[in-house]
Amino acid sequence: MTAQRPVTTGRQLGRRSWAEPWKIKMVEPLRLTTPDERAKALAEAGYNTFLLRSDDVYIDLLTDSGPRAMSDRQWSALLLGDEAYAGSRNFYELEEAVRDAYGYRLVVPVHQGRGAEHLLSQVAIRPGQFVPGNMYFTTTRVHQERAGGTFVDVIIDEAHDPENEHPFKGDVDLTKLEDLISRVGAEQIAYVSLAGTVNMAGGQPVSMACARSLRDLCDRHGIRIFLDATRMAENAFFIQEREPGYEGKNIAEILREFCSYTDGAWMSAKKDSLVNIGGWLALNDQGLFDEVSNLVVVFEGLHTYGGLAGRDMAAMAVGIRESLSDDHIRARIGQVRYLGELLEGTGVPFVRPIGGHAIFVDARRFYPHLKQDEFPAQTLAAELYLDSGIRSMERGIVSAGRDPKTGDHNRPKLELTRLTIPRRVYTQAHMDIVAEAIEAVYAQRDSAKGLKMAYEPNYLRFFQARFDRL
Ligand code: P61
Repeated sequence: MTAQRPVTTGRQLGRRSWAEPWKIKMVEPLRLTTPDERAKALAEAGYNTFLLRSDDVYIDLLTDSGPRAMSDRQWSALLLGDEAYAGSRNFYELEEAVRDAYGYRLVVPVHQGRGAEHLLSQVAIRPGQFVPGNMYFTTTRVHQERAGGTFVDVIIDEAHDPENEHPFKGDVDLTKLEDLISRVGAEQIAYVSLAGTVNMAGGQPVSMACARSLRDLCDRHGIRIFLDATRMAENAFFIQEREPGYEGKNIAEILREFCSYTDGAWMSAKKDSLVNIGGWLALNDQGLFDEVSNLVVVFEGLHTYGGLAGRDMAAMAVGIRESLSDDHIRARIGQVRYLGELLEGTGVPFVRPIGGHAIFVDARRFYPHLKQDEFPAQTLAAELYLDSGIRSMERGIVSAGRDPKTGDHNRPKLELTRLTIPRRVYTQAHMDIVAEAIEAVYAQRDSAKGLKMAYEPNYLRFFQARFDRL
């Protein structure tokens, strides 16, 4: 039999191929494990991929939060870290980068996104108030609840349907928001918590049209909008690609316009901004900022370092600028799409359209014989690790936690296993291996048994819960 000649991806899809806008200067070895080693490691980790040692992982698709390759420019910025306790030069570099890129006036650094979520929730929510948002995020909601707020999901219904192809599944349903306002009164709304892209919906974008009309509505009622800007550069790419009038604008322009419809933002710079640690909270209102800037010294560190080393802020300032390159974003989202395209036609069910940072496999349809209380998405993450040492993350009933009022599980419509692609870390060949592994696990799907929870922590249980096999 004559061997078939391999065909480039570009040719298969009828287009010219494109590649990442960088070359690799330093590498980190990967370790392959045996099936027995993986079975032992996973049992010791209580069938929770968060509890595995990273030395036991082959391809790590747990998260895109932190495990990225920094550029040579970022590494050289680290050496220019000014480690003064107060007034570090790197703080001013960071402040300028945030002002230029996102357009807000006042900036405090924080150690990571949830540091900012904590501060914002403490200063902007009064106990008993409501916080409407475009789908919950785990850490965001826990800080809102701890501040006495109640999160209300006002995302469009399409976001809860993994098969719906709506181009902006992150959009807010303004009717749902208006209903909430007329039910509880505008003064009982702390702020609108807007995120782009929407992580738990599958990395789905928010349209500019939505941001604009949300601003109008909130202005009419005197309600503030705060933006989770963690993956907003990626959100800007989708606006450029899909929204009429934006195809000729670059990522940087789109990002600034979007932010201009909001009153402030918080950031986990471990995602878009290409650093291993860091974040910020930025506002335009001086009074609110003064409160934040005072509170940061209690929880994070002085307002010019916020729990970070000077070098971390230096790398973040460079990363913010790199994150706005159109070529970078196209390659980053292109790699996520490549993995999705490899799964097309295999029968493996996953969230459509393909989002910005991950492929979200639909565990409900992957394992239709498992009940949601048998943790299908957690089971899939476990089975994928056992098959090939690939680490993914549950984003379903375990992540959704319990209703603080009733104590029962929250039962989200979406029961997903997230294959998250870190930025600038893995190659196309790694994606090929991931696709083959998922297919292999899919072929064995009928024999999967499900899990039961053996240990459940009080907060953000998915990080530390332990399971037994059924
Ligand atoms: C992630 F399993 N995300 O996606 P911090 N907002 C948004 C995030 O995606 C986010 C934060 C705020 C992570 C890390 C993580 O349930 C989990 O810098 C849209 O992580 O504090 C973080 O930023 C918080 C994984 C967080 C989780 C919570 O992998």
